[in-house]
Amino acid sequence: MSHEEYPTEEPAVVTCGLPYANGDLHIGHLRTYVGGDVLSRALETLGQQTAFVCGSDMHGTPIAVQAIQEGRDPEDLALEYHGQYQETFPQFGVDFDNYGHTHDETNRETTRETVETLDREGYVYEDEVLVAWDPEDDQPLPDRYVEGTCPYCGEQARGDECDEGCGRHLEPGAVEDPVSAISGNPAEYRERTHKFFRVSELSEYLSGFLDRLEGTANAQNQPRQWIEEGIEDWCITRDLDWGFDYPGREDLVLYVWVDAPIEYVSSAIQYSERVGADVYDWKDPWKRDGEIIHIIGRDIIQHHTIFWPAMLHVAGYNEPRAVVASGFMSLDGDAFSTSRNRAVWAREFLAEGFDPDTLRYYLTTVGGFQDDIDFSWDRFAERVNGELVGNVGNFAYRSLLFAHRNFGGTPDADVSAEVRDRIAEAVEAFEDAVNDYSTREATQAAVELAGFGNEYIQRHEPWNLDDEEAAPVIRDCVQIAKAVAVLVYPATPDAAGRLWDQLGEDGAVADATLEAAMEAPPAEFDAPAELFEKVEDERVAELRQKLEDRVDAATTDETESDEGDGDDEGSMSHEPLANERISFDDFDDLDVRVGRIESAAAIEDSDKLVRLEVDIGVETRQVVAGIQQLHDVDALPGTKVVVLANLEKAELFGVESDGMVLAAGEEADLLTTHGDAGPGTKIR
Ligand code: B3M
Ligand code: ZN
Repeated sequence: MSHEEYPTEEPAVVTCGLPYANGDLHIGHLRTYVGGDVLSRALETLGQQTAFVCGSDMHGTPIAVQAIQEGRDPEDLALEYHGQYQETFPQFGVDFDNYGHTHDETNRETTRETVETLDREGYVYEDEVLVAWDPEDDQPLPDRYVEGTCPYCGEQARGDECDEGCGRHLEPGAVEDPVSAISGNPAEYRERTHKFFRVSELSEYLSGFLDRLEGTANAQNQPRQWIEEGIEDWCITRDLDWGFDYPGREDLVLYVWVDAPIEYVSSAIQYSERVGADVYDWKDPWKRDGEIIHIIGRDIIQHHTIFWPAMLHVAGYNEPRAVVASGFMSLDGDAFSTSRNRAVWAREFLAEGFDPDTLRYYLTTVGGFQDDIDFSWDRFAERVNGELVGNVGNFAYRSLLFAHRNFGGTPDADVSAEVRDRIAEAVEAFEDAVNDYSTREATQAAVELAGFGNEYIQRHEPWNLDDEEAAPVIRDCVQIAKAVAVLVYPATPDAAGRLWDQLGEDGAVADATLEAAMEAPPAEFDAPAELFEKVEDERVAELRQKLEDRVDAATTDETESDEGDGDDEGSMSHEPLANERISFDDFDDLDVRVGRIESAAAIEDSDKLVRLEVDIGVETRQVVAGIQQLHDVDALPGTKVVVLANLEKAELFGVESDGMVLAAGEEADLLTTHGDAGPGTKIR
């Protein structure tokens, strides 16, 4: 690895976190894959040789547990979804050079070699460990077979990860109050012998690695803290039937997080074997001076910045140059939930007839890569219509149409100094952004250039000029359009390809590098067509309604059964911040007071609502609150709360509610004050 600016002389490999092959893909899943694809295309536009590889994660308890629930063979199940992913990714332009899976022969071999090396180097030992066991069914309960409480943060945790709380990896035996996820039986801990990897001895190496690591800040900061807190050795085997055996041990299966990242190497090997080492040699990034770039979701930072580099280091591979970790994505302000159908499915998006490029554009630009982002149909339409249709598409169409009609193609004139400079500026912004791993800024460089183009054509009004005067203006515009095609290509490869063709270019925009932005397009081209289609208001209303109905159905299901099934991705995510600011006056209109609950009684026939008498100093108010299941109603009197006093009155279950008791989150955590402010005190 070089740490030189991209493009470097040496080949790079860009990888995306491997999806578990156990469910349909929704647009939230696509964020990381689109991100990886945009980055790898952008690197190639810079002239960086890049292989973009990934594969399905077929092993581990996520697959095994699902197979049990569906009464299927885990391999069949995983292969089915693997096939589906292989089809779906390219439909969104996510164009892996190789897409393998963790259960294939290449990965079996690479995994065996790697683990044998760790062992040979003295980094593996056996130790007794307590594993969860279902005493009734007499079976071990590895990872997701068990649920319980996280020992670090007290949240509900599933086996090997605290996915609803602090996000930590949990070692076997760590979950408190374990219960079998399969039978519901309380589990006990039994002693077993397992293999451990001495990660603790690599703290110093890992600290240095994090100092060198590029990518998003979240991928460096979080692990630094873990290292400071002290890293423990890592249990790398499980009592499980599904997975690769620990070499030479038929009774122990490798932990899924051992062979999963090794697939990054295996997938590059497969690519290399297919195209020939003279075209791409997997050893360049993994063993020689090339670059390794991992694109992942932020819930798997620990695996990619601690365990994986530790393995690579001992096994004699290069270390990653960058880990680029995305934030979470929510849907209309709430978490996606595959099990509750609270999602916009990838297939559904396509079936609605939308151009996949529009989703790619949205995912890439709606927020920075490590920010949490939200998807709503309104915002989707707003961005597509405003930026793709109104800006990029509009500029390209009007310029090329004018050029075609009046000049039959690119007019014979020189590009002005102003436009030359502006294109150079955009190209530089693009280069800087790619070097910062910011696909959003790279794409913005293209869109802002189109914005300049619109302003430029408007300023020069070629429609009011004769052909001779118009020629240099249109020459400029055609050049801007070509530069936009080159720069927007990573985010919207299909549309960029269409624009490329409209410009009469022979080759593929995929093969164009940054120099092409300043090279003249052909002298002749045909009449253009619109690049993007507007999303009409009625469509938005329809889709919003469809989603709302689905969300309502999901919410009803949720209240009917409060046993979270735990597979809500991004359950740690927060609602995105409101876009609009309010004035201080607006805030001042809210009459928020300290109150004290005087009495509380459950409302008959409702399993949620509680009737409260709340003293707000000036008077006592009757307030209805939906907190019955979340609080011990009898214990509520005496509680100091915060009340919105001037909310309009409402009637709930025939009971009038005069104000609102403020609470945080799903658990209705009641707000209070921490000093002696008494009832009636105004909050400001
Ligand atoms: N299969 C999926 C996840 O936990 C997991 C990623 C493996 S990447 C090597 O997000
Ligand atoms: Zn936790």
